[in-house]
Amino acid sequence: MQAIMSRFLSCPMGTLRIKYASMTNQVITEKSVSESFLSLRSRINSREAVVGIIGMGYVGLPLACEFAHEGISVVGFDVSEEKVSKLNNGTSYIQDITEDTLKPLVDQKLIRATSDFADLKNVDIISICVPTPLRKTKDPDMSYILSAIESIAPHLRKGQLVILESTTYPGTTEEILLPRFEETGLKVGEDFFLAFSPERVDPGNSTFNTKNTPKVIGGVTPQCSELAQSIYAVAIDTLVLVSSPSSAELVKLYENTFRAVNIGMANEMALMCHKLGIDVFEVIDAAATKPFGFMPFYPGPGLGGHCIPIDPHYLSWKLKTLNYDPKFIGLAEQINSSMPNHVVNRVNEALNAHQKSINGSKILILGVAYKPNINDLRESPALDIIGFLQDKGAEISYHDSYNPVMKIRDFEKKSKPLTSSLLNEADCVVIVTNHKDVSIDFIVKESPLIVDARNATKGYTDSHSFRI
Ligand code: SAJ
Repeated sequence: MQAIMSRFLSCPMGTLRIKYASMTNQVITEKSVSESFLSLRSRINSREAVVGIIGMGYVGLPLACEFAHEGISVVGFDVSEEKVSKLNNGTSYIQDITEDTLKPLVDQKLIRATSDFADLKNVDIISICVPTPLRKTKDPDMSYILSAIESIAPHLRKGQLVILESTTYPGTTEEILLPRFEETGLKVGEDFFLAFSPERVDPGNSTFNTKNTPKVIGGVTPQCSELAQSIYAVAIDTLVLVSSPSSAELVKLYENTFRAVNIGMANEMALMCHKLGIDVFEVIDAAATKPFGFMPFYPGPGLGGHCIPIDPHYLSWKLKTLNYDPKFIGLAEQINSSMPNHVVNRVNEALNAHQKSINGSKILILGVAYKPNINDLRESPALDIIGFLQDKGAEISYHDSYNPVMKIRDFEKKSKPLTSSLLNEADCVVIVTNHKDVSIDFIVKESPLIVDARNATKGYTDSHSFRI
């Protein structure tokens, strides 16, 4: 077990914590650095360095604000003219960034946005924060990263640091970015610098944000790591240095594969408990009283979001190219993707218990976002559940204050106001995502029949609520 070493570096905003996640403390001597290294480090230390961020989304914009808060000038690059215009007006389109935060930074000219990527030659650090989705074939869609690379390469110059933050498979930085950038004739570690540092943004999380979430960094060379550490040290409290970009790439995939597999285990516990006639949530809550060696995950309607269902496939794709077929990732995917159908089966059982069928029933869906208290519909299991119920002849309505309108397959639906009559008239109310703005007391009191996919009705023992 390699000891964790901590080295404290004082900085104006208090004590920065730097951890080495391995004993490979990459030592840099003054002899081993180039003029480009020294000039960039000097610009960072003097806060003259300008940070360019490609992709001003839920990762890029909060990162821009953190640097700007520390007096670093930031240029946001985005292909969306609408985003560029909104940003330059100080208008935020990201849930976690308020206008009170953004507008002053724009007014002080600490943040500006542009769609002119030629401007990349004028920044010192380039952070790539673009999406890494999956193709329909579940293979990595690298098109956004490749587009960012091609935007950078023509303008890459001596003294620049490029940091990839987008979640991707191990090897991306050194097998794709590095050769393309060295084709320009520049040498990594001497002329330009390159690192990977995974984004760890959790939209809607009121406790952890870009500044206080530890930042993992893996540079191609020690000089690359040092410079990446120097710029992040300006805005982020804790840095975790690892020995390579591939290690840093894998850290992020392991974090999210860990979640997907454990959520899959919790979901399979729900399927087994249904067969056993045991309350799965009681079992998990009791197991969670073990003060060591256990971490609770909970069954749900399925795996939504743009991270957890996606990231493990980047890992399995890469390993398959190395003739290794990961087992747990595939198993978790099978179980997690079966949960929407399991919810529909529970709805069928609940209606049957009241001599009804799904066909012709009025079914009200509560909560369509992929997790509580956010509006994100990406990969939301609610979409599958609604589709399956419609296919079986149900008349669907929904309530979700975070999603006043949603497109289900080929037609738009509007969120219904949550009234007693709406609940009374439903043959079955399905709690798919339990936003905190919905009163469970009211739901239980006014609904004739409930299927609860979130254990939201925990503690209500009446017989008209079925849990998954
Ligand atoms: N879910 C369950 N059971 C659980 C936990 C989650 O069914 O016990 C479901 C959720 O309802 C959702 C999906 O899994 O549909 C993913 O939920 P999540 O809590 O993992 O939330 P995400 O997708 O927003 O994941 C993000 C990730 N953040 C980053 O990648 C930077 C993840 O690493 C975080 O751990 C997670 O937020 C978090 O903890 O909130």
